[in-house]
Amino acid sequence: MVEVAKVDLTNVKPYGDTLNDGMVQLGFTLPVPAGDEAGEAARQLAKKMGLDEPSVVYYKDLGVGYTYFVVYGKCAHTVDYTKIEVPKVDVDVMSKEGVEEYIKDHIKRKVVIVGACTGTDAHTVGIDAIMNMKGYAGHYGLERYEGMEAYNLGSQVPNEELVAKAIELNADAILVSQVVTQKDVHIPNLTQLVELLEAEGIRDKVVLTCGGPRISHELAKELGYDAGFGTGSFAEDVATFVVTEMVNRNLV
Ligand code: B12
Repeated sequence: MVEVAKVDLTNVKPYGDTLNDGMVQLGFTLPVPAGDEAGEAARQLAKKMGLDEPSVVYYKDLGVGYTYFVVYGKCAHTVDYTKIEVPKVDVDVMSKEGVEEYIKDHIKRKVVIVGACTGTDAHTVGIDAIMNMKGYAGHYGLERYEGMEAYNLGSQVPNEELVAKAIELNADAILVSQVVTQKDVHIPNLTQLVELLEAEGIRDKVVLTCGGPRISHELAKELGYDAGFGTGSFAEDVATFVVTEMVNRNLV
């Protein structure tokens, strides 16, 4: 029988070939032409990042005085996994059928949901994955839920337009997608939506959620949202949250 090495969860480090060898792979671009000097620059940089024995295992001339590198090295650091705490949406996720039943039993009317990818952000795939009829990765989107009326406004939607639509439809929940986070553009944009909802006096009357690959529940809460959903979220995650939150807050 093969003996499996016991992992020390108080000192976790990357695994390459053998437990605790610390091997990691980095990919990055430097604004210098390809060549020996570029490779040495990448190696020195990886060393400064804290990697032991860094080696450039691949590079590619990007053609305009830039070079892309893949560097291997050994990470000396560890983390104590037993001390890690991540704020999460605190709800037992129901299946689509479970959500439909919950709506029938506890809300007894259609739940109205308005969603959009807002501001200058043109990425539609995330909000579509959550809302579209056909869904994503085998998980049907909210448009497929019988107990819901879901309105997907698309991308590059100004906050003012989203708020106006939410008021027009008397929405129970607002879903915001933010994918571009360069220069933290999502922060003022997400904040402005909360301010607009407060100015209209409807912030407390809606369940407000946001999502995207770099959105955490913690960030969402900090910005005044009820919940945040990151990579790997499905329609039933947010559907469960919205319907239970409506009941908990007596918004039915
Ligand atoms: C496809 C794509 C595009 C397409 C978008 C087409 C479209 N119709 O959406 C095009 C080519 C137009 C594009 C343009 C740009 N893109 Co782009 N794009 C991507 C790419 C390759 C995939 C994104 C995607 O579709 N993911 C799949 C979906 C399903 O995943 P998701 O969005 O994370 O959504 C999931 C969760 O996050 C969550 N979720 C998302 N939203 C919500 C909302 C709610 C309410 C909930 C509950 C959950 C939820 O649920 C989803 C399902 O699990 C990514 C790189 C990558 N591999 O991720 C870059 C990427 C997002 N783009 C990027 C950039 C920079 C741009 C541009 C600015 C480039 C440029 N300089 O012009 C422009 C943006 C212009 C603009 N005004 O927004 C960067 C963003 C970097 C950053 N940190 O901000 C990325 C990461 C690429 C990179 N590595 O640099 N892009």
